[in-house]
Amino acid sequence: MPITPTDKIWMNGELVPWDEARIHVLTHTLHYGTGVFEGIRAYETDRGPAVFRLTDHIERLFNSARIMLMEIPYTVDEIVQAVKETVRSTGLPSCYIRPLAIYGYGEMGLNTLPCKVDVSIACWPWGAYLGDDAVTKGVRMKVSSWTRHDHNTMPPLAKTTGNYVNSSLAKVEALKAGYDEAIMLNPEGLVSECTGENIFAARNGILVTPPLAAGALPGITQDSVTTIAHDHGFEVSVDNLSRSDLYICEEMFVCGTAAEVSAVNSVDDRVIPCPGPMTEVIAREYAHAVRGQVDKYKEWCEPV
Ligand code: PPE
Repeated sequence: MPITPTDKIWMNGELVPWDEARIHVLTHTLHYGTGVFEGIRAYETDRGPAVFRLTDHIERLFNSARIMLMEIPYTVDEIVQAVKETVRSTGLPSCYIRPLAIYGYGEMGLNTLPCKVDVSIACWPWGAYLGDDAVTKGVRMKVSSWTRHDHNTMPPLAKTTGNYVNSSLAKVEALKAGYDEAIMLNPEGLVSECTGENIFAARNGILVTPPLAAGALPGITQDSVTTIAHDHGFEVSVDNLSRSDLYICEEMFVCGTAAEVSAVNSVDDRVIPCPGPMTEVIAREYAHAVRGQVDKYKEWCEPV
């Protein structure tokens, strides 16, 4: 998806013009995939642009850094304020936000401990991630031939840049085969997540989503959707799913910051009723919640 430039990017404490946000080719993370990042969205609300669950995202960024033994030279609150400043500087009512902490220029070799840490925050307008029809018509999924990370190979709880090599391989494989998105199974063969979304599938009327132990990222949308589901009287269970559970599920959706709530219409060509009744309610309520239109979820929207 092409990027539409905005005015400024926050780099190590200051807003610099978009075209000047550059790094050296010998930047450590560029070679070894050791950076950590976040994906966040700001939406237009009646209190102006507001960032959805901003503090939760920045806390996850710091957790990713902890797993990598990376010292981010700012506090959570400083990065929260920097995100707000960056969004304000664009003047956009809504946008996608990409905070990134990398090991910078100055050291080579695999030891990250002596490397300096550079932090940047960019935002740009980003539309529907899995296509405009994702909510109504649903997306076609394919179980990937690529296995999701094991906890002792690439820690899946850390949102590292390197983890997305696996996601990109799976995404391109699915697209080339004519599907919209890939479902990743973990080394035990159980459903983990998609290349950039968490998964919910209904079994006996209960929405089941795989546990973190299955190798999924602790999704903030997954958490929001769980709250919304409970508030609508839908039961949610964190449990393992096999690929056959998906083939015979009653309804299914995937969710993430970029993809929001996207209904699934088939998995490996096994047709799934779409959009399912719970999916429809949850997708609609999520779309309202992120825009600050639901009183009980208003604290999720952090005005800039
Ligand atoms: N799993 C993965 C692997 C993942 O990348 C994401 C977000 C999620 C689950 C859902 O997490 P959350 O956004 O907190 O609900 N994927 C981000 C990156 C997409 C990209 O192409 O880059 C996103 O949705 O922003």
